[in-house]
Amino acid sequence: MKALEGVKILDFTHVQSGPTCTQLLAWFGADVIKVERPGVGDATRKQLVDVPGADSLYFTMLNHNKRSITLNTKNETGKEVLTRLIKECDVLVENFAPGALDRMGFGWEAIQKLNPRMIMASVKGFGPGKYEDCKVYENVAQCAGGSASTTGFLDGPPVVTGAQIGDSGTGLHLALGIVTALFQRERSGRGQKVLAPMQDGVLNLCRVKLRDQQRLAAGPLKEYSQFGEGIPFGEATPRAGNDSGGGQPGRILKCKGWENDPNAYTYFITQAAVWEKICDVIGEPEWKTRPGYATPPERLDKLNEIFDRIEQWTMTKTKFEVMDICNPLDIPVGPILSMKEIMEDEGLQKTGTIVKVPHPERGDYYTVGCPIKMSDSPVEVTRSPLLGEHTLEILKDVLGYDGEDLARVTESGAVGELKQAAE
Ligand code: CAO
Repeated sequence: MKALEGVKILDFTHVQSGPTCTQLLAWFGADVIKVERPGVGDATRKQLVDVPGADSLYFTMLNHNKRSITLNTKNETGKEVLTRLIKECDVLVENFAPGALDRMGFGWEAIQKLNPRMIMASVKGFGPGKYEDCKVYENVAQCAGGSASTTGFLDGPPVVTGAQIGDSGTGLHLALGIVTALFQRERSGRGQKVLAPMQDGVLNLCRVKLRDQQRLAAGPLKEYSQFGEGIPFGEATPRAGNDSGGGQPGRILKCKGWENDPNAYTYFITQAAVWEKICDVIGEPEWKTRPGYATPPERLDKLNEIFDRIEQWTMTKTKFEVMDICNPLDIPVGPILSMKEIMEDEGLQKTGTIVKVPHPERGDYYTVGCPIKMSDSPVEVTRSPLLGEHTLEILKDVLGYDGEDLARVTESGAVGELKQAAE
């Protein structure tokens, strides 16, 4: 048995944010029915194509464990099918541009009338307010949510991060909202509307930067490198390069081979509790007692010098040797791992976080499996559906359409071609 077994999700999501959410729910055991436009489908099926004729990795890696039905929801018979699906399902998830569901005739009020127990969950770029009508993609959210202004180096422009905190991050927030609403429905008997705006989701992940914004009123942020460099602080939380976000100073330092390998670096944290061990490891034992170096507050204006010295040491070791030496001493370090190294990591493959998935059109590919491990709800990653692969199956099994009804629905053009599910 899986945690969400028996929960039916009507999945109107596309691109990345919404599909991240429904993929998680599918991994937790929900029956996720992805609704796609006949002949078109989720736009990402045909974006960044690497194997001609096959669904792209962009699509396959975000839509595992789902079923696909093709349905034209602007066609009258299509609306009839959608009405039936709304009555059968527990949750409708969507990340259309603002107003698209209303234009389709299935806004929140209409849905509540059809199924008062339904949870309607949406990702939008912005919450209610002056930007609520905007279409939004990942990097716009990173910029509007405070991430870009606080990422990068002080002397450079704002930078967006590789972590998809706007899309996948908001998908995660939405998934939590949905399971919480399902939990509340157990007691209230009612569905509810769940909204996860991308700007809000990014800001939630940038919480510590809003913390720093307010700390500025009390003086310079002493753990930021710019404090030690004597650069005055402005009105807003500055970009902090690779400084550690917390009270324990940290930096990215070069390791052996950095001249040729762009990822021969380590993150090194000078945690106060292990300062003496750090001094011994790097060959500066007198720093343990030397005035100006012995306590964390004294060191704050010397971080550049201290990290330069630590880097002289890390440059004599590979990033993995640094890890091997520091870990037993409880000195927190972390190698900068490339995507290639991560994909080939045996440990991650063993835990199911990196998974090899077979696909009838494209062959085997790697994906990121479920990052949340539950002892009583194991996850088996299965491939993403082909476009409309389960249309017939869903019409029959979920909606109970028989021969005559099936013929009518098909002839109307509402559901596209009826395929038998592929192996
Ligand atoms: N049958 C018939 N019509 C369908 C359909 C179906 N099965 N599925 C979708 N459509 C229609 C919609 O009703 C909409 O039509 P109208 O504009 O006429 O009402 C249309 O397809 C396109 O929807 P869209 O505006 O959402 O798509 P887009 O490509 O223009 O915009 C995006 C994409 C992502 C910018 C926009 O959806 C958006 O802002 N979403 C919210 C924020 C978000 O999730 N952003 C993250 C994107 S990356 O994860």
